[in-house]
Amino acid sequence: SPLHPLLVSLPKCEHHLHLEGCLTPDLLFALSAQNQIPLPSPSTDPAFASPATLAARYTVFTSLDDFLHYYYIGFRVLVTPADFEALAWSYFLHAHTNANVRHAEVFFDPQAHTSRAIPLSTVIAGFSAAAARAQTELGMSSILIPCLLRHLPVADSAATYSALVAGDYFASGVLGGLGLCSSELAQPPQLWAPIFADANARGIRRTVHAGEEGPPAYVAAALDHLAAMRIDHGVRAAEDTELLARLAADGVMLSLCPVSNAALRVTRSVADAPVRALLAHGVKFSVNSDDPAYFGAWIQDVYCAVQDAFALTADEWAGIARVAVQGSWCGEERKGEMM
Ligand code: ES4
Ligand code: ZN
Repeated sequence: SPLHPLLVSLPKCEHHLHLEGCLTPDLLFALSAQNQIPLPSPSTDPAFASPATLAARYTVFTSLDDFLHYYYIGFRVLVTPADFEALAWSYFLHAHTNANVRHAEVFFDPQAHTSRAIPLSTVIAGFSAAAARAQTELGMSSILIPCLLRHLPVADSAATYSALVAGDYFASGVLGGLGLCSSELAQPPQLWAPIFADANARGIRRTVHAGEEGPPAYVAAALDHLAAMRIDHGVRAAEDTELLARLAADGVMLSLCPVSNAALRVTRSVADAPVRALLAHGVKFSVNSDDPAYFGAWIQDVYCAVQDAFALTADEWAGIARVAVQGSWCGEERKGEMM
């Protein structure tokens, strides 16, 4: 599309990016060697023969759970604060340099580190050092959001949430919100209601992965029972017209990840993303990359893929960019700088 250069340079806010989803096969193999952490043997899974074979395996994911299997193997090689800082810095630098991302709200999964005996303080020290450097060196603002993991028992989420509160990470502003992610179908949102009610009472912002593989009712449940202020993915909300009307009336933004959805077979292709339905119903959304190192597409690639599928006008893109700024969790002053 002739709009691609404009889309690449368009000032962006990213709201749905997992920092651990920025671990490329090259960095995975390098950290495995450096930290002497073995990867699965190629005799058990031939994908682990080399970075190239692993990247090839990433192109044929069959489902969210097929992806999550590889995603959580990747975590094993992250050990020191410097590893976490290098991973996050690689994202911030890439997003600044290649996509003109001005503001990023980024997820990470504390439980998948603490379960390997990596302290919360190690993870957060590394990620927050990279965020500080992105602000100083790139003028890029960011918000760090820990996600609780749905595939683990709720009690495990509760323990991790309590440790984050006790560590003063939210009140001090080091962490700027609370998320919920991982496999969705067997775990309805309401199970996390007590934790999210406590977060709400403390003034901690809340966002929830819902309506990715789960039904529209899970999106409604995230609003009703978790007081979610944003919905991550939410693609399947498009199946329910009443829900679309509610999202529009309440101004709830969806953080769409159309390339991720196609890669994980949530949709058949990027063209199945509910872009037209959301625009027609006045539902706010932003366009995001999710796990760029695993889906082979960084945010500028996702913007271009959406353009190839929907042929939006420059005015429609300007509207999408404005909604992304307005839906961000930065201060009004920062929003003003980005408008
Ligand atoms: C995720 Cl694509 C996706 N869905 C749910 N949880 C996730 N964690 C990282 N990527
Ligand atoms: Zn996600």
